[in-house]
Amino acid sequence: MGRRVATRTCPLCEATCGLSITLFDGVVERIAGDQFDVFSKGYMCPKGATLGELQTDPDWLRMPLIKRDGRFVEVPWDEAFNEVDRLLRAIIAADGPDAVAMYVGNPTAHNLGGMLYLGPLAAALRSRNFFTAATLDNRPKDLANALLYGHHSTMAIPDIDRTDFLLILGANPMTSNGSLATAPGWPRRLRALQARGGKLVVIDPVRTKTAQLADQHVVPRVGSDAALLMGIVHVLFDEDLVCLGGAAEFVRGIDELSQHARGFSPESVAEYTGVDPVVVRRLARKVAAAPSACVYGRMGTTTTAFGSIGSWLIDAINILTGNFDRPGGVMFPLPASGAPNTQGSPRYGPALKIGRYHTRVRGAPELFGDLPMGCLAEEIDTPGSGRIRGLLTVSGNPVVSSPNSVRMDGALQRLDAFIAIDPYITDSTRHAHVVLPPPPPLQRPHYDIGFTRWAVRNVANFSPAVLPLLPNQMDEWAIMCCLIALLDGSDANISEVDDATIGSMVRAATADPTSRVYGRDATEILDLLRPRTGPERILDFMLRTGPYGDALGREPTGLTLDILQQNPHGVDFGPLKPRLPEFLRTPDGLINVAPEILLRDLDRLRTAVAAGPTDGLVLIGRRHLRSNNSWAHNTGSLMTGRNRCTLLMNPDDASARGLESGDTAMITSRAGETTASVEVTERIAAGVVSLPHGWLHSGGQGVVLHTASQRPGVNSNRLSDEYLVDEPSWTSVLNGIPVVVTASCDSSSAAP
Ligand SMILES: Nc1nc2c(c(=O)[nH]1)N[C@H]1C(S)=C(S)[C@@H](COP(=O)(O)OP(=O)(O)OC[C@H]3O[C@@H](n4cnc5c(=O)[nH]c(N)nc54)[C@H](O)[C@@H]3O)O[C@H]1N2
Ligand SMILES: Nc1nc2c(c(=O)[nH]1)N[C@H]1C(S)=C(S)[C@@H](COP(=O)(O)OP(=O)(O)OC[C@H]3O[C@@H](n4cnc5c(=O)[nH]c(N)nc54)[C@H](O)[C@@H]3O)O[C@H]1N2
Ligand code: SF4
Ligand SMILES: [Mo]
Repeated sequence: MGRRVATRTCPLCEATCGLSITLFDGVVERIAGDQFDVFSKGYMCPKGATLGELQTDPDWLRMPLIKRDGRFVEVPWDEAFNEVDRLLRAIIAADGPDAVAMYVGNPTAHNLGGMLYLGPLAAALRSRNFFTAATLDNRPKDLANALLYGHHSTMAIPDIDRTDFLLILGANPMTSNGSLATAPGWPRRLRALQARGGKLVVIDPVRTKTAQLADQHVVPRVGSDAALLMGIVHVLFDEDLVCLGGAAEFVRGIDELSQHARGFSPESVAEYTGVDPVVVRRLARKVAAAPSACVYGRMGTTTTAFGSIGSWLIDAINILTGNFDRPGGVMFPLPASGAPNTQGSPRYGPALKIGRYHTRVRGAPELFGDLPMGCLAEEIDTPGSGRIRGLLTVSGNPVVSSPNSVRMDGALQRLDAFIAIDPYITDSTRHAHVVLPPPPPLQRPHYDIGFTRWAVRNVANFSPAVLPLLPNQMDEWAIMCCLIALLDGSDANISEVDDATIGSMVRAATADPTSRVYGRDATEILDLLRPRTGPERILDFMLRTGPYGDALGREPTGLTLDILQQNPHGVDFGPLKPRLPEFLRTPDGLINVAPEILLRDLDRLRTAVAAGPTDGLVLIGRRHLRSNNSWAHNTGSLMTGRNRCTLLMNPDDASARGLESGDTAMITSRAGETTASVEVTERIAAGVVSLPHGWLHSGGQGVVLHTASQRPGVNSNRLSDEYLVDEPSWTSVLNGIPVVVTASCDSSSAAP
C-alpha cells in the first residue's frame, strides 16, 4: 500500500511502449512514458495514459453474464461454465464440432495468456470453422510471407532507424503507431530519419499526418498500388537497376518476375493508378540508388482488391534493390521467445499447404488454419447441413469489424449458442448467451510474444501484473483452461489443464531434434520451471529455449524470465542483424520471387488495368490517434474534442453533390447504407471518401458502453461488402468500396 511506481508495457497497440505507472493505495494516480524503457525511451501516446481508466471503467464486466429471458444476469463462474457446457454440448452432439465456430479478434494478440492458451482452446474445440481478424487485416501479407520465406509470420521489417529512404504505401504510422513493424515512437523515428538526411515518401490517397511529414506525397487511385508497384518493378528491370547484393545466392524466379513485369510499364498503368509515370520512374531510381532503402505497406495495401500482389511486390522491390536482410533495408528480427523461423531446421521447411478444406457456402479456402471473416455471416444464416449454429468469440467484435455488419448482426441473432470472452457488452456481445469477462490490462502479466517477432529491434520486456485479481475475477488463460476442460469433457481443474498444456509443450521440445532441450528428461525440465504456473511458466520455457535462452541450465548466463523480471525496463539485444539464409523455411531453402499463385492472380490485375479506372466514389477507412479499433470509445478522456466520425470528402465531390461541411450525407453501397456528417477537405483525393473504422453504431440496442453511447458514430462496415475480396487470400476489401453519396433529406438520422 502507499505510493509505488510500476513499469508496464502498454498492450493497446503494436508499438509496445513502456509505461511508468504511479499508484497510491492500489489506485492509478499517473501514467507516463517510461524514460528508461530500452525500446520506447519515454515515448507514449494518449492511449497509454488510459490504462487506469480501463481499470475503473464501470462498464468493464467483473462477473460473467448469462442471458435469461432476453436479459443479461450476473452469475458465478461455475454457473456460467455450466451454461456454456449445456449450450455447446447440445450443438456438438447433434451436428459435430464444426457446427461451433470460433472468432479470435485483435486484442488477443496483445494478451500473453490469451496468446498462449488460444492454441489449446482451438484444439479442444476441434472445429474447422476457425476465423480470425487476419482476413480483415494482414492475410495478404501473410500469404506473401509464406510463399517467399516459408512461414506466414516471417515478416520483413523495415529498418526505419537506419534507413536512408523509406517508401510507405497505405500506412499512417504517425496515427496508428505502426503495424507489422513494432517501433514505439514512430513519429520520433520518422523525424530522426529526416534529421539524418534520409527521405520519406508516402503513397496515400489522403494527406495523412504521415504524408504531411513526408518529403514527397504521391496520390494514387485507391486499390491501384499493385499496378503501381509492378510499374516500379518494371523500371528496375527496364533501366537495369536490379542488384540483389548479398541475397543473390538465395533468390530464384528473377527472370520470371522480369517477364511478367514487362507488361506493366509505368506509362501503361498510369491511367489506372492515376500516378504520373515520370514520378514512378523517379521513385524506382531513388529506391535503387539510395545507400539503403526500404518499402513498407500496410492496411491501404493489404485490405484492397489486390492485397496479395501488392504485399508480394513490396518485398520483391526490397529484394531486387539489394535492400534485403541488411541494415537500413528490410530485416528479420530474432525474438527472445522464439518464433516459427527460429524453430525447426534452419533454412528448410515443408511445402506450403493451403486450401486443405473450404467453407460450405462459397467454398473459400482455408489459409493457415483460418477461414475468411467475410464468410462467417453466410455460414450462420444459410440454411442446410453443416450450418454454423454456435460461436465462441475471443476478443472479437464482428459487428463492428467485419464487412456487411447488418448481415453479421442478423446472423449473430440466429445462433443457438454465442459465447463471448469479452469485457464489454458491445454491438456484438449483446447477442451473446454467455459473456465471460477477462480482467483489465493492469491485472495481468504482459510479454509481447507476437510483436517481438515484428519489432525493428531485438528487445524483451516482461511486466508482472500491476494489480492483483479480485476473488471473483478470472484471468483470461484460466477462463480458457476451464473451456478446454469442458470441451474435452473432462473434470480437470485449471491447474491440471495448465500442467497438461506445459507438459505437452515440454515433451514436444524434448522429442524435437532441433530444440535446445532435445533428448532431455521432460520431468527434469518441468521441475526446473517450478514454482511458476500459468502463462509465466510457459513464457519462461519459451525464453529459456529461445535463441538467447539458458537452455534450461545448459548455458547459465542465458536468458530466463528471472532475468527479465530483474530488468523491468527491458533487455536490449541490439539492432536487427542479417539472418539469411537461416530464417528461411522453404522446401528448397531459397526465396522464390515469382510464386505461382500470385503470378496467376496477375491476370486479374491485367484485366482491371485494361478496364481502367471506374467512375464514382470509393470508400476507404482511417484511424485516429485516440481510437483503438472498436473499443477505445468508452474511455472518456479519449473522447473529448470535436466529432471525429465524419465523412471526409474532396471539395469537388462535395460541391458536385451540393454538400458542405456539417451537412448530412447518405452513403449507399451494395451492402447497405448509412448517414454521416460531411467534412469537406482538400486532404482527400477526388473520387475518394473516408469514414473512420471502429465506431459504435448508434442503433445498438442493449449495448452497455455508457461513454461510447453518448457519442455514437457510424459503423463504416455497414457499407463494406462481404463479396469483395482479394482473391488469393480472401481478405476483405475494406479500402475501396464503391459507394454513392447524396445529400440526405433526413438530417436527424445523422451521427452527431
Ligand atoms: N472497415 C474496416 N474494418 C476493419 C478495419 C478497417 O480498417 N476498416 N480494420 C480491421 C482490423 S486491422 C482489425 S485488427 C479488426 C479488429 O477487429 P476485432 O478484433 O473484431 O475488434 P476490436 O475492436 O479489436 O476488439 C474486439 C473486442 O475485444 C475486446 N477486448 C478488449 N480487450 C480484451 C481482452 O483483454 N480480452 C478479451 N477477451 N477481449 C478484449 C473488446 O471489448 C472488443 O469487443 O477490425 C478490422 N475491421
Ligand atoms: N490510433 C490507432 N492506432 C491503431 C489502431 C487504431 O484503431 N487506432 N488500430 C491498430 C491496428 S489493428 C492496425 S491493423 C493498424 C493499422 O495501421 P495503418 O495501416 O498504419 O493504419 P490505417 O489508418 O488503416 O492506414 C491505412 C492508410 O491507407 C490509406 N489507403 C487507403 N486506401 C489506399 C490505397 O488504395 N492505396 C494506398 N496507398 N493507401 C490507401 C489510408 O488513407 C490510410 O492512410 O493500426 C493499429 N494502430
Ligand atoms: S503508441 Fe500504442 S503502445 Fe504506445 S502508448 Fe500508445 S497505444 Fe500504447
Ligand atoms: Mo489490425
